[in-house]
Amino acid sequence: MNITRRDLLGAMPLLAAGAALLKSPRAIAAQAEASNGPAHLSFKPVVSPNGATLPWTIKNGAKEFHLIAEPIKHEVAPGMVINAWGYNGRTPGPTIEAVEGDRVRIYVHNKLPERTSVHWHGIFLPNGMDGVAGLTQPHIEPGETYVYEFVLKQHGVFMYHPHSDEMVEIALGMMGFFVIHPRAAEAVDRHFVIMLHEWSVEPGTGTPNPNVMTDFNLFTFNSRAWPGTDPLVVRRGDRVRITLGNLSMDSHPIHIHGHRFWHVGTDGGTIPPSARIPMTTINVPPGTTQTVEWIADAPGDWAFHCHKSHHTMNAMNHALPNVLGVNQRGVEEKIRKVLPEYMAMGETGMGDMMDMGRPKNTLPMMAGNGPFGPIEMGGMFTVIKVREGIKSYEDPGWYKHPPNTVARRVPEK
Ligand SMILES: [Cu+2]
Repeated sequence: MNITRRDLLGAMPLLAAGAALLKSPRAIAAQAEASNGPAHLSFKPVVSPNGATLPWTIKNGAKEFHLIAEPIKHEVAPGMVINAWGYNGRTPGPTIEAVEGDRVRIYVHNKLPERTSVHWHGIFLPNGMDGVAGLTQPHIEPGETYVYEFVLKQHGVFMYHPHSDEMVEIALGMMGFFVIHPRAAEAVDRHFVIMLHEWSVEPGTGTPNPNVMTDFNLFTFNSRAWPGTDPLVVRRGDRVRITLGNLSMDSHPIHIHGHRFWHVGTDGGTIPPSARIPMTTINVPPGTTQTVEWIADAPGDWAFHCHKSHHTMNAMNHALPNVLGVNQRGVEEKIRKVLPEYMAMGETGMGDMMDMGRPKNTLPMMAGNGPFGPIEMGGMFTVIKVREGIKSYEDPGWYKHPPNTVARRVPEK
């Protein structure tokens, strides 16, 4: 086996992280309880692309947060706004961040038209704080406020979501990340958290249909579809971590270009260094978070997307007949006598269907232009922009390729 510099770079901090595994969560919790106060430890916040972080204050020995469950208007991408449900005006809800050992106190205000609850997915806590309405607490009725309070006994990336009419409330966008940082600082430069989701919004309408079980037509990163997804900007040489969360009905195999990453964690905890494997596609099953990490060592604009090809389409109608290779000329004329604007399409593929006429409030199937033309993608797609020596993580624009490094047309022989 050839071990490259890249392998060594990948393995070293992972070994350091392994030592942290030896600390018992109970010992840490006991220490925090004994200190009778929160851990005032600093941490490097995660980045929630297209999202936000939930502010907190310290009161009576706890970090206090307020989550407001409410109906919202949400822009999926320019040109499409949906009637979603979320927290604090957004979907996914703002990312909650705290440190292992902290005591957290989270107020949940219900401004929805129906009852709800919040479950803290993957987090060790007293049973009565688990948020399963009917089982561990009463439902939070519209207009009511409940408070959850517990000490964080572990670290990793977890989620929050309703455990009351889950099918409807999650389908409409109610979900968020709960990041618990370890007490010791970590050698990570950029940590992005991205919630995967899928929706069914009939073309021309604006309310997601929660009754759909399998045939979704809108696929999102943090509730945004390409070209509405923020790029992930990193400096060359950065140690980058991405956590993907999934509360949708399908698994999503998320693929990176130009690099490979290591699978370093799940919502069950950190993966021991000896068990980590390199991969270019991480499958994210429903009800999990999956964390990958790597050194961004290759400058460029690298695609990052779901590898189920229908999940990188917007407003896709999956019931279309297959007309690939079918000459429709005669048919088109006949149909135009009834429907003057009818256009036969799909005979040679669908790449040119970027932006034809479509109902209001509906995204084109594929959209977004790149430096070389249309990028025939939608849905779960974004670009990882790796740049040399940048001073800020603002969008640096498109990558400028060194001479003679771009595929080119050559004369026909
Ligand atoms: Cu997918």
